[in-house]
Amino acid sequence: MEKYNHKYGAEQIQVLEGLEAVRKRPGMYIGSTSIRGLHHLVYEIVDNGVDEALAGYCTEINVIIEKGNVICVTDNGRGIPVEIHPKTKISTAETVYTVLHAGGKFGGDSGYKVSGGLHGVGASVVNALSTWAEVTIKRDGGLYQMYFEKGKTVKKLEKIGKAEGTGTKVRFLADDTIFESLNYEYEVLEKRFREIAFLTKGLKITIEDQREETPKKAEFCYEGGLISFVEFLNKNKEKLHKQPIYIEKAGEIPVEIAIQYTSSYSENIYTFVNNINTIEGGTHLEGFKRSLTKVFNDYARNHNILKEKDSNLQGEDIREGITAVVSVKVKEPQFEGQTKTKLGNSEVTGVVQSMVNEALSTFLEENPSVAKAILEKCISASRAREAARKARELVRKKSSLETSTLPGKLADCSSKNPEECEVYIVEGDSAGGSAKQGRDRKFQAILPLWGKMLNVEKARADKIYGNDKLNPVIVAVGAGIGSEFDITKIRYGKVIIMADADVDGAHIRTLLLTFFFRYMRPLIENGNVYLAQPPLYKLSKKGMEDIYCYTDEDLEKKYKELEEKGITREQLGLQRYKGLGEMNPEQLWETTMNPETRILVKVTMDDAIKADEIFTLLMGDEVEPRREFIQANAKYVKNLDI
Ligand code: 0R9
Repeated sequence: MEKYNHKYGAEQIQVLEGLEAVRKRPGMYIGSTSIRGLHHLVYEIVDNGVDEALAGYCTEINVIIEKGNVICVTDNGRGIPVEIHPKTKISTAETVYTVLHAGGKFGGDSGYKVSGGLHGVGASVVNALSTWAEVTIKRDGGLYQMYFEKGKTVKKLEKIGKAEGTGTKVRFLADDTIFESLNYEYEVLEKRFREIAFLTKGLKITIEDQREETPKKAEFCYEGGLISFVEFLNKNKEKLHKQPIYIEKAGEIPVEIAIQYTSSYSENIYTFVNNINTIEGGTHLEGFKRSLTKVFNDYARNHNILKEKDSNLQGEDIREGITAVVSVKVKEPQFEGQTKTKLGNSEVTGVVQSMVNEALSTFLEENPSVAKAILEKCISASRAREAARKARELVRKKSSLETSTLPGKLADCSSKNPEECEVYIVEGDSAGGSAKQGRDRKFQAILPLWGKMLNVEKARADKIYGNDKLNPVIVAVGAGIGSEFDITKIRYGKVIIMADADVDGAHIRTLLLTFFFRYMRPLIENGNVYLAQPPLYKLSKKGMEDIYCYTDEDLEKKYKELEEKGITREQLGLQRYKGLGEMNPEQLWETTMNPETRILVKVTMDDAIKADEIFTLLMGDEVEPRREFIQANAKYVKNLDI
């Protein structure tokens, strides 16, 4: 403290204690110190610029990942106020960066702070968790700057020159003694900024990654807002109507919704509250679903599409093939659920419901051909649901007659405690054999899959129940599928996909992930799905323990390490594993199944969404995007086994 020769008053001491608390328990403020927490720092700063855009003063935000993982965010808003704050007696800008939970309280209230949600902790937390941070402000014709280290003010805000225009620039280096890694993932940030641009009509967001020789860049700006979002999500799907349905209502709780139906069988509704993706849904989603069901049933009755004797269409029939984005702004959002991404405010249900009731019924009356196309699909979904129910009953009856209800190919484990049990879904009979011999039977079950898998893109639930490849998976997991899936009934805490590291393996992985995403989504949301990572190479030498390498980079690293110990490449035997089947049971256990030594990758919703996108592209009806994808990605195909 003496170093900077500051005089600390009571207020300032409190400030320092506040930021010290953030450094002691970072997880409490940003969720975790993993890569997720690291990305969160960037979102916090960008969100401040988005708030300024929502207030109507900012049109552009630029983000740069500089060399050395320094983040630089610039906006062209009014600039953070620079005058002395009456309460803290320091500049408002310094206050925002050093007082926990400052921000809205100190002005700058756009009404619905995007940062007021998930963690909503603001600039001071980013400052506290950074090795250094530098803030530059253009305001009232002047250029101002201040500088911090680990949250402490090193250079107070001072005018360093003149400036044209207004805006704020924040550069910071996250603290590597706090975060597990500082390696930002460009793709993750890019995806989030695209999402923000869709949600904030007209705002331009750019991102540039300067860490590589050839920088990666992207620019997002959508005048169409949510309409563009839905068109983006449906770009590879066959649409039932050309223009998305768009409804918007201002008021105490502003609501904006875009809907477009496709010929697919899946339901994709994305919901946001103050720009935060509410993965677990909540009251806004509830209101939306209730209204959809009511409006379409009413329309079908009024237009004699549903006859008196017919029963009502169910919600799931009406949502088959839907792609929708629901975005609401709530002043004091309550977040619930396991990951705090479920909106709890009960007043939102009614607001969304009545607004959709009115706007959607008007739309359908004015667009009868769209109404007809959607309802035809809903009715065929309802017939398929009935067929699925019959197929399911048949499966139930059949299996209750057999001695064991579990699939014949499944080598089950002896424990019946789902928390410790895991099932490996293994591609191919020979790998399945090795896995059965190599496993720990107490808690590891093996389910081999073989042959060509069903294309879930082109099948409804009735076909899936009867399918001899997927049915064993459904029965083994033990919790049903679709709307009947019950996560409390799962028989294994870990469902592990173990496939070869080649094109066929990638295919089966994508297929299973898509299946889980569409028919057992809670299994992914709950973190129960994993990918096994078999090694790609084995290095061996007499008198030395075998070394397994899981990637090409890993192999190079091991070669270099061994060279430092005087062992040359020529002295080493290199085996490249083409498939799991080449490993004997002991090797498979040691490299891929032993919980002490294996690498398991937990599948996230992001992975599943990606798999679903790729799947739709590769298996769906639209030919042109598929050709483009294959042409664009052909150069990345390595180790193609023909
Ligand atoms: C690069 C990231 N951008 C920011 O962090 C940022 C914060 C910010 C801001 C205001 C304008 N632009 C900003 N960019 C602002 C200005 C005024 C009122 N409210 C907000 C104004 O001119 O009156 N602020 C966010 C919080 C605060 N400013 C405040 F608390 F200091 F007022």
